[in-house]
Amino acid sequence: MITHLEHRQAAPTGLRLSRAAGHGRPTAPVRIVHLGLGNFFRAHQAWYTDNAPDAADWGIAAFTGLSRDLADALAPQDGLYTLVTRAPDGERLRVVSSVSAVHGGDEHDAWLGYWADRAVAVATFTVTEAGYVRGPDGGLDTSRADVRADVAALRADPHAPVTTVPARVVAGLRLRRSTGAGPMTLLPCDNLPENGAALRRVVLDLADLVDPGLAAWIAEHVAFATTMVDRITPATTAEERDAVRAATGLADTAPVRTEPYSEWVIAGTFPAGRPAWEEAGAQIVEDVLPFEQRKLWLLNGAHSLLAYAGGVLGHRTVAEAVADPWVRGWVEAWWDEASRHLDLPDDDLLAYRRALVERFGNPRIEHLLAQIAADGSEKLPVRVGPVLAAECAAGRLPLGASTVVAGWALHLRGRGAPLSEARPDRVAGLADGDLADTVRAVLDRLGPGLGGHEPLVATVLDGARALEALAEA
Ligand code: CS2
Repeated sequence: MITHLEHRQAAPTGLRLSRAAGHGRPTAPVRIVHLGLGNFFRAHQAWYTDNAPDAADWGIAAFTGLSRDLADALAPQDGLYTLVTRAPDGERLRVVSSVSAVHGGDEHDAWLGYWADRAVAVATFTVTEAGYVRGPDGGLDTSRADVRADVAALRADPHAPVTTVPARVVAGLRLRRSTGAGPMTLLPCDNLPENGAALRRVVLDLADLVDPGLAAWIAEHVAFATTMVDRITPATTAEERDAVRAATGLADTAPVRTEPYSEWVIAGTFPAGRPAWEEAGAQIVEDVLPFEQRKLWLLNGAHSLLAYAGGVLGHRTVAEAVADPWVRGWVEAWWDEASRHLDLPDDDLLAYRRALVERFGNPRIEHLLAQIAADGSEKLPVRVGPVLAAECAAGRLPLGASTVVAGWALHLRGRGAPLSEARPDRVAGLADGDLADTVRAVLDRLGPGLGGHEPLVATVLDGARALEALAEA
């Protein structure tokens, strides 16, 4: 195996990573605030920022979401961490230096402080699909107790601690307005179609409820950029920590493992500036939509298929599932179905599919299906719903899409990976009744009227029975 160290490391001492010891670059001034300090952010946005030619001017202050564990792990190593890029035939290790400050999500005063700072020009987010607390129509879900509590808290006190993402943003922007810190850009980096517009909508909805003049100020001074983000990044394991220590001699409690491939496509304006991300490989475009659909449907849709159908068949990782000829056949069928609705040249789509086969098959990534299976109620409506509806509208019964739905229905009924949902209320009742009831209910979640489409229901039921039979074979 080829192990390549991109930066010269200290002698093997078991010392903790630290800037004082000469690891990484000196701390850059904070000009970006990030919410959702996790592995994906560290393998993607933080890495692009670290690779930008003006990295020395663009430090990131990163806040965790629900648990402050990663902030506590990274603080003693000055925000530095090792990015381990694993190709099938070897790996590269580098220390990423762009995270200048780490905070727990509970450090609300620190959060507000950055928003009031004119030097801060961009806020980025990796808060998962569920973090946008959207209702069924895409607007702010005001039926949620946490949203209501945040609105009441901000009405009473602009500095009150809040928990939901839109409320944290509104609190920050309200302070920014009052301190005259000027315009900035919000850049959501989650797998949601039109994620800039999605964030804008929930932020403006919440602002309106808190302080009517604020929504107009935000509309005028705050840019919401849209992005497509891509890099497969599994959770960190204890073996990764040991491997990093063995290779570098340095103790890093929070390394990140990722794949060589990465893509970042951005559309939007940056009135207060941004790092030269395009010189680090990001693409700046007018319209993200074709890239977004290609990635959400071909990559993420296939991931969900692997997670649910592969999980029912007893597979544990993406690489294992995609090596199963049955599963691979469904993935190819799904790609054919989705490709019919993508406005991109055939050659591009074929090249993208070929790259996905390689990426999914990377044995050194160990991407757990259970990680992907989480939060299906948020993911499937955007990854699979539009293609399923379009195929049915064209009079076809798509095998690949039906197999994802069959796998999800079985998953909700206890097969495959354990059920994990950020919004358990969203799946409550879906597993009640018999399998056909579940299939109708989940189809209704994916497109209006699909649960009443009898030929489709029968196709999904056939798919579910085939999965059960294969699992028992
Ligand atoms: C995955 C994504 O967990 C999931 O749902 O499909 O996290 C996927 O790995 C990334 O979007 C890849 O860029």
